[in-house]
Amino acid sequence: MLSNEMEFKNLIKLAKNIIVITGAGVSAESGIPTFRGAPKLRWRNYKPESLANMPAFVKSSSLVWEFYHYRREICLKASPNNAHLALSSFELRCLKENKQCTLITQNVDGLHKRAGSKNIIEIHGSLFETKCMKCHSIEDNFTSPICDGLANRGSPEEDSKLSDIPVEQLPHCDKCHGLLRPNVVWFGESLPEQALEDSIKLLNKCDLCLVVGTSAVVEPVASFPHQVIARGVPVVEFNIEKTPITNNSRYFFQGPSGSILPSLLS
Ligand code: BV8
Ligand code: ZN
Repeated sequence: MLSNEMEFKNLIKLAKNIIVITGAGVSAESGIPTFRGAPKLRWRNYKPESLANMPAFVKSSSLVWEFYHYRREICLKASPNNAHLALSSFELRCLKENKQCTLITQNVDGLHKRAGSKNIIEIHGSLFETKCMKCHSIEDNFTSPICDGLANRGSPEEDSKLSDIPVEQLPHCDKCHGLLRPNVVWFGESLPEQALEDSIKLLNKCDLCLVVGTSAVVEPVASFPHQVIARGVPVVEFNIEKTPITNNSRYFFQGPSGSILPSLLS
């Protein structure tokens, strides 16, 4: 076994409070397109960032709901891959060894939960929760399609018909009949207060931070590993390519997370 792997395994043995930060790369091998890596999420001729924001939703809730409906359906059909499964068994192992292990994920695809991870902070929300624009109630929602108006809609082809679903045929709240939105954090929106507060507490307490499959460019999560490094605590990165945190990481294990995580975390 390479010395880096041996030393990494030793770090795990000594650690008591471990944080794992994941991004879209963890779900790439489940067939979920990433935001910036390859295969990149391309939907019609839009960049995700141009749809994942409130002004776009106000301008055309039909178009934005078609985009989210498309992604919900892809994620519902996808299954957790070996990276998700390795992380959920790692959490169990930490529990047995009396270690704290918390998963802070930027992913909204729900695959960590489906893989059995329990101690999760879904810091960018979830495709499978809705939030009411009127009464703000947040509900789980795995219904496919989420409403009749979106049935067979959301195709990613550029020439698909103009998004003209009447707003009354978009998802509405059972309680107050307000228009629903996906309960994800859009660009320009602040992160859920509790999730951010809990994450910062954990960042200040952890003695080891693993970073898996993130381009580490989206703030404020992109700064999380730097905050850990600033405390002199080791950050270990798993990615198929280098990122802005690679140079300051204690170890960088290069490769698809689905193939390198299982052996490194076992
Ligand atoms: C905020 C939910 C302010 C939605 C997401 C300029 C203009 C406008 C905004 C900004 C700006 N500069 C900074 C900002 C702020 C902005 C930001 O950081 N923008 C970036 C793009 C520059 N941030 C925000 O807007 C945040 N809010 O700042 O609010 C504020 C502050 C105070 C008070 C009020 C307001 C909100 C950010 C959250 C946005 N929501 N998602 C949705 O999904 O639809 S972010 C989106 O990007 C996803 O959540 C995704 O997870 C996240 C991060 O991307 P990654 O997960 O890293 O994925 P990516 O594709 O980038 O990378 C994949 C990686 O995996 C690559 O490294 C690749 O190499 C690797 N990989 C690929 N395959 C594999 C692999 N690794 C291992 N194995 C493999 N097989
Ligand atoms: Zn409501």
